[in-house]
Amino acid sequence: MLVHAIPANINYEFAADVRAGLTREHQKELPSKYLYDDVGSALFEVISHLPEYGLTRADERLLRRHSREIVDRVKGPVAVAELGSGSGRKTRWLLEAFCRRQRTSYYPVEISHSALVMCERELSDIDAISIVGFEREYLEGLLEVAAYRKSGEHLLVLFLGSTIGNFDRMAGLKFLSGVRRILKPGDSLLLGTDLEKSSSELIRAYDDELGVTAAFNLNLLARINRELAADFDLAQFKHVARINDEARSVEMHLRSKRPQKVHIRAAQVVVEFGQDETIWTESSHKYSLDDVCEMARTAGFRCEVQWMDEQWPFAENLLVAV
Ligand code: AVI
Repeated sequence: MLVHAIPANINYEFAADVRAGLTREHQKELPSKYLYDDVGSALFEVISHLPEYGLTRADERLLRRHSREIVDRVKGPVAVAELGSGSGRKTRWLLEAFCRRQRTSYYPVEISHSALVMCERELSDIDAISIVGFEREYLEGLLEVAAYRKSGEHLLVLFLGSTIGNFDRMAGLKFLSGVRRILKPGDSLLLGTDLEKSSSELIRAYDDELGVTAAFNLNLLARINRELAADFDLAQFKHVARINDEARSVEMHLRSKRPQKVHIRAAQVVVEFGQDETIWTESSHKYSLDDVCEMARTAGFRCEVQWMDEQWPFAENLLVAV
């Protein structure tokens, strides 16, 4: 195993979160946002092409098919803010449709610098677009975007790809309420949500045959090794996808194959694992169409339209701030 030296530029927030999550008394856990370093983001991109994982393609199909209608429903000059833009690939259809109508400002909000750069590169060839990226957490970035908007401009916020599903339900509602507080009545939110499907489909999607999702999950331990000078032996952990019926979610865990001790030097902690003990790394909640409308109403939105994909249960929900 390659033993990593303590890096000169330790990310102290990451170190603190890893220490807190792995020293919890009952279920050990790590925040899913740390799955997305450069390697994790590249692996997620591969996941989105896997035949077992239809979510991203469903999202793209809906945006492509309904972009004209979405644009027709969002009146007047529009500024588009996207929370977690990623590479920006699936937003192209929508932005092209807006820009055919009039000059449009696009504000991607991303914590990943490389994703922002990629997104600006991917979309800058669209005629009549102006792009200003914000390297920020979602709500912090959206607040800045709102301050940028010109008078009379509508704000359309995109939160696509069912990223909301990676929050637990209460946190999802809190997040939508936070978005609503930044918007003015009449502004819109286009929310992508993965819908409920059978347990067998979910297990296939989150534990694919090729092992890409397993690599995506295990990369979190590799990242801790790289960035926090830890000595996780990746061969001694197994990726597990598990259905949580009560939460209506699919969870990813990393299961320790044997009792073992791991040293995480930059977090100044030694963590003991029992045989079969797991680290919970992600939950992906699934929704019904009614769930989404109910959550939207509680957060201060009206559910204007829901478009559903025919091949993979997924919905694009256009919500209007009331
Ligand atoms: C980004 N997010 C919506 C994905 C999901 O399906 O929850 C992340 C993912 N995890 C495993 N596969 C994909």
